[in-house]
Amino acid sequence: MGTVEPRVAAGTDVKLISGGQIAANAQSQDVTDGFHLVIDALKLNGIDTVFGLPGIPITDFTRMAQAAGLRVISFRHEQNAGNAAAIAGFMTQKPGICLTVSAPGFLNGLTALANATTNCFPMILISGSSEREIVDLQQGDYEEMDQLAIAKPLAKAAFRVLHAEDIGVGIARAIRAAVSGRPGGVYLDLPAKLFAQTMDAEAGKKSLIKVVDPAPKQIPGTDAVKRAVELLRGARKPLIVLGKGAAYAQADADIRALIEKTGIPYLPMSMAKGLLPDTHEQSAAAARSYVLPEADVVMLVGARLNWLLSHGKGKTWGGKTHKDWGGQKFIQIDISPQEADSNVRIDAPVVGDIGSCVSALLAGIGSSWQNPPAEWLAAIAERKNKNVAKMAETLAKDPKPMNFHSALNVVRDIVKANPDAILVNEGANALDFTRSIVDMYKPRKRLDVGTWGIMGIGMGFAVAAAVVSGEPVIAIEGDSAFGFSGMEVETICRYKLPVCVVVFNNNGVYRGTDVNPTGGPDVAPTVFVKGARYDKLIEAFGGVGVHATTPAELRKAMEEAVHSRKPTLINAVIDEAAGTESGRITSLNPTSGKKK
Ligand code: ADP
Ligand code: TPW
Repeated sequence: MGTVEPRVAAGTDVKLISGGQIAANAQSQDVTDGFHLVIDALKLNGIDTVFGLPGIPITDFTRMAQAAGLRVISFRHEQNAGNAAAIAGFMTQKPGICLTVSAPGFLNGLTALANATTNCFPMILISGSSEREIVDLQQGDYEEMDQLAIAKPLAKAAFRVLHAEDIGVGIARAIRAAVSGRPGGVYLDLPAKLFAQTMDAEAGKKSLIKVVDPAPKQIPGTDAVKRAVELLRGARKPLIVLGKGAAYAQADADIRALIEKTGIPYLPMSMAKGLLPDTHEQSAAAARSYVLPEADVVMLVGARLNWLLSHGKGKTWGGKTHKDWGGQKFIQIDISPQEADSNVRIDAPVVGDIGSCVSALLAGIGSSWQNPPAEWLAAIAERKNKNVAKMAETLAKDPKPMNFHSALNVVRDIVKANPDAILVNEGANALDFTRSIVDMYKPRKRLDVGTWGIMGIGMGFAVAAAVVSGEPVIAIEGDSAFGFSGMEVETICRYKLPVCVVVFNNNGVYRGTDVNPTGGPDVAPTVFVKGARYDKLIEAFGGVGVHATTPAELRKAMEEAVHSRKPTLINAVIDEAAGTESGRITSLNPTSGKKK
C-alpha cells in the first residue's frame, strides 16, 4: 500500500512475477494484473476520465490510472463523484465512470447511480468490494456488504467480475448496458482480490474488448412514422414537447429543422432548454399553461409523461379533475418501447433513437407541409407577449433587499453574454425562477435536478461540466441545495476549475422566515444560521469569495468570475421572505384532512 506498483500495462517490457515484485533475473514472463486490465479496458473504449474517491481497495488503482494517462478527479464525497460521472455521461454519450471503495463508499455512490438510472444518464459505478467468501458467509469482513444485490434494483444492470481474464467482458457488458437503448446507471462490482490477480500480459491484452457500436441506431418502423406524420398533418393545434432525451441524442440540427419546417410551436422541458435558443419565435415556453390544455396533437420527443408533465392528464391538460384526460392525441418518440401508454394513450408511438426518428419524420413531411393554422400561432403569440411583458416589468424592479427576480435578471444577462457557459441549477425557488427567467441559447447547457428534483447534484455536476467541456460553469444554488455538496468547492479550487457558484442565500430551505411555534430555543426546521457567509468557504481553499447584496455587486462579481475563470463563490443575499414553500410544486405537499 502507499506506493505505485510497477506498471505492467499490456505491451510494455517491464517484468513482474506474481505478487508484483520486479523479477531479479530473466526467468519471468510478461504479466499483467487486474488493476491494469481494468485501466486498459477503459482506455481501449475511449474512456479518459474517472471520477472517484480513493481508499481500500482502489487507492493504487487511482494512482495507476493517473500514471496511465487517465484523468482522475478525486472528490470529497462519493455522491458528488457519482453525480459528476452521471452528467458527464449525459454530456458525452459515453458512460461516466465513478469509482468508490466498498460498503459505505459504494452506498454513497448509489444515490447518484439510482438518479442516473431514473434520468436515463449513462454511468458506471465501479466499486471495490470485500472478500466474497467472507461476505457470503457473513463472517464480518472489513466493509462487508453484498453490494451486487443492493445495486441491482437501482441500476439498469449490475455485474461482478471474479477473474482477471473476465475483466474485458465485464467492462464491455457494463458499457453496452449503460449506453444502448434507454441509457442508465450500471453497477460493476470488482472484489479486492481481482485487482491483484496476475495473468500473462499477451493473453490479458487479447481478453479485452473494444465495444463495437455500443449504442446502435434504432430505426423506427415506416408505419409508425407514417401514422405520426398523418396525425401531425391533421392537427389544428399541434405542439412539440422536447425532453432531455432529445438533448441527450445530439440530433440538434435535425430537431431544429423539424420544428422550423413544420412551423409547430414547441415547449422545452428543463434540460432541453437551449436545444433551440429559448428566444426562438416558435418557443411556447412563456405560454405553457395555455398550450398544454389547448393543443390537440402533442408530439413528445424524448420526454416522459411523468409528474413533470402532470402525467398527461388533469387540469394542466384540460381535464376536468386531476384524473381526467384532456382531448389531446399524443405522438411519442422514444427509444424505449415500453414508455408508450405509461400514463395515457399514445396514439402514435414512434420507437427508435431520436436521430433516426426525427430524420424519418423530416423525410415523411416532405416539401408540401402546411404551417399550423394562423389562429393557433396568433393565440400563442398573444399569451406569450403578455407574459413576457409582465416578466420584464418584474425583472426591471430593484427591490431592497434583492429578490430572486432582481438577482436572476443579472444571471440572465451573464448567460446571454456567455452562451457557451454551462448553467447548473438546484434549489426550489432558485430552481424554478432560474428555469423560467434565464434563457439558454445552446444545447445541453442547462443541467439540473432532473426527474427526481434531487438536491445535491450541484457541485458534482459543476465539476464534471467544467472538466468535460472546458467552458465556464455557472452554478445557481439555493442555500439549502448548496449545502448537500458544498464541500466540493475544495475540489473546484484544487483542479482550478472555471466554476462560479452563486448561492442564493435566503437563510433557509425555501425561505428563512419560519419561527418555532413553541417559542423554544431551536429555530424552525426550515431555518438556517441567518446572514451566513458562504463566500468564506471558498476562501479557505484559495478561491475568490464575494458577498453581494445588490444586483450591481452580483453582476460585477459574475462578470469577473466568468472572465477570470477563477473558482468563485458569490454569496448573493436574497430577501428571506421571497419565494414560496417548495417553489412551483407547493401543491405536492400533503395536507391533512383533519380539521385543526
Ligand atoms: P424530461 O425530464 O426532459 O421530460 P425524461 O427524462 O422524462 O425527459 O425523458 C427522456 C426520455 O428520452 C426517456 O423516456 C428515454 O427513454 C428517452 N431517450 C433517451 N435517449 C434517447 C435516444 N437517444 N433516443 C430516443 N429516446 C431517448
Ligand atoms: C436529496 C427536498 C427540495 S428543494 C429543497 C429541499 C431540501 C431546498 C430548497 O431550499 P433552497 O432553495 O435550496 O435554499 P430556495 O431557493 O427555495 O430557498 N433532499 C433531497 N432532495 C430533495 N428534493 C429534498 C431533500 C427539497
